[in-house]
Amino acid sequence: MVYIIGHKSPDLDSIAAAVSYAELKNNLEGKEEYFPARAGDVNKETAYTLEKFDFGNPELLENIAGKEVILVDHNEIVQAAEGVSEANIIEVLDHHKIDFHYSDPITFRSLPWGASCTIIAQDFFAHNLEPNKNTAGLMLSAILVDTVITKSPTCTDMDRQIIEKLAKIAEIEDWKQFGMELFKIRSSVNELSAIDIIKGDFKDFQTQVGKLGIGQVETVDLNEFKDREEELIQELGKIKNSENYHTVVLFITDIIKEGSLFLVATTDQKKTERALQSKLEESKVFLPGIISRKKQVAPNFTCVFNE
Ligand SMILES: [Mn+2]
Repeated sequence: MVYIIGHKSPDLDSIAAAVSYAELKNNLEGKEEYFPARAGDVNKETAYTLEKFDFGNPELLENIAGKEVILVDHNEIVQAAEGVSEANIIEVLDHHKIDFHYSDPITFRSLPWGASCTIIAQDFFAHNLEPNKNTAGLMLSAILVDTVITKSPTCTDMDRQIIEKLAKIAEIEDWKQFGMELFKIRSSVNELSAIDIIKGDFKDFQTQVGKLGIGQVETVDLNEFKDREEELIQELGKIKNSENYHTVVLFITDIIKEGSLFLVATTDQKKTERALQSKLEESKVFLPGIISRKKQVAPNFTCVFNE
Protein backbone atom coordinates (compact mmCIF):
# COMPACT_ATOMS: atom_id res chain seq x y z
CA MET A 1 0.00 0.00 0.00
CA VAL A 2 1.11 3.49 -0.87
CA TYR A 3 0.23 6.70 0.97
CA ILE A 4 -0.23 9.90 -1.00
CA ILE A 5 0.57 12.84 1.22
CA GLY A 6 0.98 16.63 0.97
CA HIS A 7 3.06 19.02 3.04
CA LYS A 8 2.98 19.85 6.75
CA SER A 9 0.36 22.48 7.74
CA PRO A 10 -1.64 21.11 4.82
CA ASP A 11 -3.62 23.52 2.69
CA LEU A 12 -6.61 22.58 0.58
CA ASP A 13 -4.49 21.77 -2.49
CA SER A 14 -2.34 19.33 -0.48
CA ILE A 15 -5.40 17.49 0.82
CA ALA A 16 -7.39 17.59 -2.43
CA ALA A 17 -4.33 16.44 -4.40
CA ALA A 18 -3.84 13.44 -2.09
CA VAL A 19 -7.52 12.46 -2.32
CA SER A 20 -7.92 12.94 -6.07
CA TYR A 21 -4.56 11.46 -7.04
CA ALA A 22 -5.29 8.32 -5.00
CA GLU A 23 -8.60 8.03 -6.83
CA LEU A 24 -6.93 8.46 -10.23
CA LYS A 25 -4.11 5.99 -9.50
CA ASN A 26 -6.52 3.36 -8.13
CA ASN A 27 -8.70 3.86 -11.21
CA LEU A 28 -5.82 3.52 -13.63
CA GLU A 29 -4.38 0.46 -11.95
CA GLY A 30 -7.72 -1.15 -11.13
CA LYS A 31 -6.86 -1.85 -7.49
CA GLU A 32 -7.10 -0.25 -4.08
CA GLU A 33 -3.41 0.36 -3.59
CA TYR A 34 -3.26 4.10 -2.96
CA PHE A 35 -4.53 5.88 0.13
CA PRO A 36 -4.71 9.63 0.76
CA ALA A 37 -3.07 10.86 3.95
CA ARG A 38 -2.37 14.21 5.63
CA ALA A 39 0.60 15.52 7.56
CA GLY A 40 -1.40 17.67 9.97
CA ASP A 41 -4.75 19.18 10.87
CA VAL A 42 -6.87 20.49 8.02
CA ASN A 43 -7.71 24.19 7.86
CA LYS A 44 -11.20 25.62 7.79
CA GLU A 45 -11.86 25.86 4.09
CA THR A 46 -10.51 22.33 3.70
CA ALA A 47 -12.89 20.99 6.35
CA TYR A 48 -15.74 22.85 4.67
CA THR A 49 -14.85 21.59 1.19
CA LEU A 50 -14.34 17.96 2.27
CA GLU A 51 -17.75 17.98 3.89
CA LYS A 52 -19.47 19.79 1.02
CA PHE A 53 -18.25 17.21 -1.47
CA ASP A 54 -18.83 14.22 0.79
CA PHE A 55 -15.30 13.22 1.64
CA GLY A 56 -13.98 12.19 5.04
CA ASN A 57 -10.72 13.48 6.46
CA PRO A 58 -7.73 11.59 4.99
CA GLU A 59 -5.81 9.53 7.53
CA LEU A 60 -3.42 11.53 9.72
CA LEU A 61 0.17 10.32 9.39
CA GLU A 62 2.40 12.03 11.95
CA ASN A 63 5.41 10.08 10.80
CA ILE A 64 6.04 8.45 7.41
CA ALA A 65 9.24 6.58 8.28
CA GLY A 66 9.25 3.13 6.69
CA LYS A 67 6.19 3.86 4.54
CA GLU A 68 5.85 3.87 0.76
CA VAL A 69 4.75 7.37 -0.17
CA ILE A 70 3.96 9.67 -3.05
CA LEU A 71 4.61 13.30 -2.16
CA VAL A 72 2.14 15.77 -3.64
CA ASP A 73 2.12 19.58 -3.56
CA HIS A 74 5.67 19.80 -2.16
CA ASN A 75 9.13 18.46 -2.82
CA GLU A 76 11.32 20.21 -0.24
CA ILE A 77 12.23 17.88 2.60
CA VAL A 78 11.77 20.60 5.26
CA GLN A 79 8.12 20.83 4.23
CA ALA A 80 7.47 17.07 4.28
CA ALA A 81 5.95 15.00 7.09
CA GLU A 82 8.23 13.79 9.89
CA GLY A 83 10.21 10.67 9.08
CA VAL A 84 10.54 11.52 5.39
CA SER A 85 14.25 10.69 5.34
CA GLU A 86 13.39 7.10 6.28
CA ALA A 87 10.38 6.87 3.96
CA ASN A 88 10.40 5.10 0.63
CA ILE A 89 9.42 7.88 -1.79
CA ILE A 90 8.19 6.37 -5.03
CA GLU A 91 6.91 9.49 -6.77
CA VAL A 92 6.65 13.27 -6.48
CA LEU A 93 3.97 15.46 -8.07
CA ASP A 94 4.30 19.19 -7.51
CA HIS A 95 4.10 22.76 -8.80
CA HIS A 96 6.65 24.56 -6.60
CA LYS A 97 10.29 25.42 -6.98
CA ILE A 98 12.40 22.30 -6.97
CA ASP A 99 14.82 21.49 -4.18
CA PHE A 100 14.89 17.71 -4.12
CA HIS A 101 17.59 15.05 -4.02
CA TYR A 102 17.02 11.34 -3.91
CA SER A 103 19.25 8.33 -4.27
CA ASP A 104 16.85 6.21 -6.35
CA PRO A 105 15.36 6.86 -9.78
CA ILE A 106 11.73 7.85 -9.27
CA THR A 107 8.90 9.51 -11.15
CA PHE A 108 9.25 13.22 -10.47
CA ARG A 109 6.67 15.47 -12.08
CA SER A 110 6.57 19.19 -11.67
CA LEU A 111 4.65 21.67 -13.79
CA PRO A 112 4.56 25.44 -13.37
CA TRP A 113 0.78 25.56 -13.01
CA GLY A 114 -1.30 27.19 -10.32
CA ALA A 115 -2.19 24.10 -8.29
CA SER A 116 -1.24 20.46 -7.87
CA CYS A 117 -4.89 19.68 -8.56
CA THR A 118 -4.59 21.26 -12.01
CA ILE A 119 -1.91 18.68 -12.86
CA ILE A 120 -4.06 15.85 -11.50
CA ALA A 121 -7.24 17.02 -13.24
CA GLN A 122 -5.32 17.30 -16.50
CA ASP A 123 -4.10 13.74 -15.84
CA PHE A 124 -7.70 12.51 -15.57
CA PHE A 125 -8.58 14.14 -18.90
CA ALA A 126 -5.40 12.94 -20.61
CA HIS A 127 -6.41 9.38 -19.72
CA ASN A 128 -9.93 9.97 -21.02
CA LEU A 129 -11.30 9.66 -17.52
CA GLU A 130 -13.80 12.04 -16.02
CA PRO A 131 -13.53 12.68 -12.28
CA ASN A 132 -16.87 12.20 -10.54
CA LYS A 133 -18.89 15.24 -9.53
CA ASN A 134 -17.53 15.40 -5.98
CA THR A 135 -13.91 14.88 -6.92
CA ALA A 136 -14.28 17.58 -9.58
CA GLY A 137 -15.70 19.93 -6.94
CA LEU A 138 -12.87 19.17 -4.54
CA MET A 139 -10.17 19.77 -7.16
CA LEU A 140 -11.92 22.90 -8.39
CA SER A 141 -11.99 24.31 -4.84
CA ALA A 142 -8.26 23.68 -4.41
CA ILE A 143 -7.40 25.38 -7.72
CA LEU A 144 -9.58 28.38 -6.88
CA VAL A 145 -7.87 28.81 -3.50
CA ASP A 146 -4.31 28.26 -4.79
CA THR A 147 -4.79 30.71 -7.68
CA VAL A 148 -6.77 33.22 -5.56
CA ILE A 149 -9.74 32.77 -7.93
CA THR A 150 -7.36 33.16 -10.93
CA LYS A 151 -6.01 36.52 -9.67
CA SER A 152 -2.61 35.21 -8.56
CA PRO A 153 0.39 35.63 -10.90
CA THR A 154 0.81 31.84 -10.51
CA CYS A 155 -2.44 31.25 -12.46
CA THR A 156 -1.90 29.93 -16.00
CA ASP A 157 -4.13 29.36 -19.03
CA MET A 158 -4.15 25.67 -18.14
CA ASP A 159 -5.60 26.51 -14.72
CA ARG A 160 -8.34 28.59 -16.36
CA GLN A 161 -9.23 25.79 -18.78
CA ILE A 162 -9.29 23.18 -16.03
CA ILE A 163 -11.40 25.42 -13.78
CA GLU A 164 -14.03 25.71 -16.54
CA LYS A 165 -14.07 21.95 -17.15
CA LEU A 166 -14.25 21.02 -13.47
CA ALA A 167 -16.95 23.61 -12.73
CA LYS A 168 -19.09 22.04 -15.46
CA ILE A 169 -18.62 18.52 -14.07
CA ALA A 170 -19.21 19.70 -10.49
CA GLU A 171 -22.30 21.64 -11.68
CA ILE A 172 -21.07 24.86 -10.14
CA GLU A 173 -22.44 27.59 -12.38
CA ASP A 174 -20.63 30.62 -10.99
CA TRP A 175 -17.16 29.49 -9.92
CA LYS A 176 -16.07 33.04 -9.08
CA GLN A 177 -18.89 33.36 -6.61
CA PHE A 178 -18.05 29.90 -5.24
CA GLY A 179 -14.40 30.95 -4.89
CA MET A 180 -15.44 34.02 -2.89
CA GLU A 181 -17.42 31.77 -0.55
CA LEU A 182 -14.30 29.67 0.05
CA PHE A 183 -12.25 32.76 0.84
CA LYS A 184 -14.90 34.05 3.22
CA ILE A 185 -14.69 30.79 5.15
CA ARG A 186 -10.90 30.84 4.96
CA SER A 187 -10.67 34.30 6.40
CA SER A 188 -13.28 34.16 9.13
CA VAL A 189 -10.68 34.60 11.82
CA ASN A 190 -12.69 35.71 14.82
CA GLU A 191 -12.58 32.41 16.61
CA LEU A 192 -9.03 31.50 15.58
CA SER A 193 -6.02 31.92 17.85
CA ALA A 194 -3.03 33.92 16.59
CA ILE A 195 -0.99 30.76 16.21
CA ASP A 196 -3.74 29.14 14.11
CA ILE A 197 -3.85 32.16 11.82
CA ILE A 198 -0.06 32.11 11.38
CA LYS A 199 0.35 28.35 11.04
CA GLY A 200 -2.80 27.71 8.98
CA ASP A 201 -0.82 28.00 5.74
CA PHE A 202 2.82 28.16 6.73
CA LYS A 203 6.00 27.09 4.98
CA ASP A 204 9.62 26.71 6.03
CA PHE A 205 12.59 27.61 3.86
CA GLN A 206 16.23 26.87 4.65
CA THR A 207 18.49 29.84 3.80
CA GLN A 208 22.16 30.77 4.32
CA VAL A 209 21.35 32.99 7.29
CA GLY A 210 18.99 30.50 8.94
CA LYS A 211 15.48 29.16 8.93
CA LEU A 212 12.78 31.30 7.37
CA GLY A 213 9.05 30.76 7.92
CA ILE A 214 6.38 32.39 5.78
CA GLY A 215 2.68 32.18 6.59
CA GLN A 216 -0.07 33.56 4.41
CA VAL A 217 -3.72 34.23 5.05
CA GLU A 218 -6.15 35.67 2.54
CA THR A 219 -9.09 37.88 3.32
CA VAL A 220 -11.78 39.77 1.47
CA ASP A 221 -11.38 42.61 3.96
CA LEU A 222 -8.10 43.53 5.64
CA ASN A 223 -9.99 45.41 8.36
CA GLU A 224 -10.98 42.07 9.85
CA PHE A 225 -7.39 41.79 11.07
CA LYS A 226 -6.96 45.39 12.26
CA ASP A 227 -7.48 44.62 15.94
CA ARG A 228 -5.19 41.63 15.88
CA GLU A 229 -2.05 42.97 14.25
CA GLU A 230 -0.20 43.55 17.54
CA GLU A 231 -1.09 40.13 18.87
CA LEU A 232 0.01 38.48 15.61
CA ILE A 233 3.37 40.29 15.62
CA GLN A 234 3.95 39.19 19.22
CA GLU A 235 3.11 35.62 18.32
CA LEU A 236 5.52 35.75 15.36
CA GLY A 237 8.24 36.81 17.81
CA LYS A 238 7.43 33.89 20.08
CA ILE A 239 7.59 31.42 17.21
CA LYS A 240 10.87 32.93 16.02
CA ASN A 241 12.49 32.47 19.42
CA SER A 242 11.04 29.14 20.47
CA GLU A 243 11.46 27.43 17.09
CA ASN A 244 14.79 28.99 16.24
CA TYR A 245 13.87 30.98 13.14
CA HIS A 246 15.95 33.77 11.64
CA THR A 247 12.76 35.40 10.36
CA VAL A 248 9.06 34.66 10.56
CA VAL A 249 6.65 36.47 8.26
CA LEU A 250 2.87 36.50 8.08
CA PHE A 251 1.37 38.24 5.10
CA ILE A 252 -2.33 38.96 5.00
CA THR A 253 -3.53 39.19 1.43
CA ASP A 254 -6.56 41.31 0.61
CA ILE A 255 -7.85 39.57 -2.51
CA ILE A 256 -10.14 42.48 -3.41
CA LYS A 257 -7.46 45.18 -3.05
CA GLU A 258 -4.89 42.75 -4.48
CA GLY A 259 -2.16 43.59 -2.01
CA SER A 260 -0.79 42.24 1.26
CA LEU A 261 -0.04 43.48 4.77
CA PHE A 262 3.27 42.04 5.98
CA LEU A 263 3.86 41.36 9.68
CA VAL A 264 7.40 40.40 10.59
CA ALA A 265 9.59 39.09 13.40
CA THR A 266 13.24 39.02 12.38
CA THR A 267 16.80 39.04 13.70
CA ASP A 268 17.88 41.27 10.79
CA GLN A 269 15.51 44.09 9.96
CA LYS A 270 17.75 45.54 7.22
CA LYS A 271 17.89 42.28 5.29
CA THR A 272 14.16 41.80 5.69
CA GLU A 273 13.47 45.30 4.39
CA ARG A 274 15.66 44.54 1.37
CA ALA A 275 13.69 41.36 0.73
CA LEU A 276 10.46 43.33 0.98
CA GLN A 277 11.95 46.24 -0.98
CA SER A 278 10.26 48.45 1.53
CA LYS A 279 10.69 49.89 5.04
CA LEU A 280 8.95 48.29 7.98
CA GLU A 281 7.08 50.44 10.42
CA GLU A 282 6.38 48.84 13.77
CA SER A 283 7.22 45.50 12.16
CA LYS A 284 4.66 45.84 9.40
CA VAL A 285 4.11 47.22 5.91
CA PHE A 286 1.38 47.03 3.25
CA LEU A 287 2.61 46.15 -0.23
CA PRO A 288 0.19 46.64 -3.14
CA GLY A 289 0.32 44.04 -5.91
CA ILE A 290 2.04 41.37 -3.80
CA ILE A 291 -0.21 38.33 -3.37
CA SER A 292 1.86 35.21 -4.13
CA ARG A 293 4.24 33.51 -1.71
CA LYS A 294 5.57 31.25 -4.41
CA LYS A 295 6.17 33.77 -7.19
CA GLN A 296 6.84 36.95 -5.26
CA VAL A 297 7.51 36.68 -1.52
CA ALA A 298 9.57 33.49 -1.15
CA PRO A 299 11.89 34.21 -4.14
CA ASN A 300 12.62 37.75 -2.87
CA PHE A 301 13.42 36.50 0.62
CA THR A 302 15.51 33.50 -0.43
CA CYS A 303 17.43 35.67 -2.90
CA VAL A 304 18.43 38.23 -0.25
CA PHE A 305 18.87 35.64 2.54
CA ASN A 306 21.18 33.50 0.38
CA GLU A 307 23.52 36.29 -0.70
MN1 LIG B 1 -0.51 23.85 -4.13
